[in-house]
Amino acid sequence: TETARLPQYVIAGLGQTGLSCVRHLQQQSVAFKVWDTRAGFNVSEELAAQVNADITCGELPQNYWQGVTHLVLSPGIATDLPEVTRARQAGVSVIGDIELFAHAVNQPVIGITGSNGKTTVTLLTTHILKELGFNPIAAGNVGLPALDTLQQKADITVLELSSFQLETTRSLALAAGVILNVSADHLDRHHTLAAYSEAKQRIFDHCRVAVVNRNDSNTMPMTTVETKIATGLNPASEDFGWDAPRQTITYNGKSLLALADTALVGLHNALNIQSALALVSVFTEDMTAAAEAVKSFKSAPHRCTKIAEVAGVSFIDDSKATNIGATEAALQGLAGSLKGKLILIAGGDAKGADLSELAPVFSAHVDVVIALGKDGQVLSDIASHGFYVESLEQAVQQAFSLAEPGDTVLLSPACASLDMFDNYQHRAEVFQQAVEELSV
Ligand code: UMA
Ligand code: ADP
Repeated sequence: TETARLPQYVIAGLGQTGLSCVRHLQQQSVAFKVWDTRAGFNVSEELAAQVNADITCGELPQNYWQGVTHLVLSPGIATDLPEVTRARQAGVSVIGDIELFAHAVNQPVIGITGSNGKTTVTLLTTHILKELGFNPIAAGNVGLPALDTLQQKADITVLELSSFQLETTRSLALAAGVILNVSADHLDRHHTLAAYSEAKQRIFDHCRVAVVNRNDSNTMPMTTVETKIATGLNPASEDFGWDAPRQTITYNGKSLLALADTALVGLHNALNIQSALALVSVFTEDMTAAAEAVKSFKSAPHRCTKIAEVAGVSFIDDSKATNIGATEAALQGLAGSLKGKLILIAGGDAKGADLSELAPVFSAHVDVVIALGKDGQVLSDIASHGFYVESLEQAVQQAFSLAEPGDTVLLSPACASLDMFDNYQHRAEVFQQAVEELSV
């Protein structure tokens, strides 16, 4: 009986995901040992007691993989580490927490992946389902490990899936799934865009209904999927379409929802809303009620969220835009739906990125740039109308003094906040506060 208890599973990573796997395997009475790749990782007594299994940090002893059948890899660990390769060569099956979840879940699951918009669509889909009387739960990359939802009373799981999570998943059978978009990201781990895109494609492997953007081949399944629902920013007589003059989402050719009636801004959000509605349409026929529910969605905070209108000037918080790509998306997404001038507040810690790459998108879409922070100077230099200021409060005041009714002030820094703030949430709070002070 001693040999029967030899751990056949290895859980790699002692982050949120690893701990959710620990709890799950404990619950299933599966014997496991734990490996964290960080040599100096501090295992507290409390953590050791919680795990209650053999823990190795850093280098692994000889014969570590002997008798092991499964390696459950956390998303933060690269699948091509030499030790992981060694495990594979020893016949170990390399999986992730979502694979364990796929085997254990017995209710419908919606899956959402993409380079941008995952969290927004995950939370919006969950919100709509709730308003329609379902009892959904949002999980996965959005913050709550998927396995932790198994104990909760929910009737639909809405999973945000990163490419890292999909890479180690093969059995997930989704009721509905979507790849929102694919743009260069995480290439330090996936190496090529093709490999990154391929990881995302796994979402469709056993998916019943695929939601696709008819104008973006990257979002379409390469394998056969039972049903497809199309979205897109073009007029369409079927599924979801876009009436540009009216800035309205259509469903089967009829007006369904005006973007202005929601708290979301930007054409990218019109697409996000279409995707969420398409996913929900797998569970209800009442698209009017579903569209109605979108109106009360408060948006994921700090992601291109309209926070105020002062004297006809709109203020948008996109503090979550901590890299060039996110700011580019916000500018391109907003450009199509704005009437007045666009005044951008940006800058902070560029984390080594070359901010001058923003020059083309600035000249195409931005009227004024107000820059701040450690690496902000270059942003005011590349803008045709650029200013450099010392604080976010000053930036808001300057923006407001240049704005006229109908104009938009966007905080989308393209930088991390850590040179001036605790984190991107703190930066957003200071922005909000400064805007509130304008109205009094
Ligand atoms: N790490 C090691 N060795 C280990 C374990 C972890 O070096 O053995 C490092 C990783 O390189 C990483 C960090 O520790 O820097 C955390 O990794 P993890 O896999 O333990 O992360 P978790 O705490 O389990 O959180 C993960 C997701 N994190 C990552 O994919 C890096 C969380 O997404 C997710 O919310 C959580 O699971 C629950 O599902 C965060 C994220 O940044 C928000 N995701 C990336 C993104 O959105 O761009 C993909
Ligand atoms: P993710 O979870 O994929 O990081 P978020 O919803 O958190 O996505 O948004 C991250 C950033 O991407 C924000 O700056 C947001 O404005 C932008 N964004 C959101 N949806 C889209 C989209 N469909 N296309 C491009 N950019 C988007």
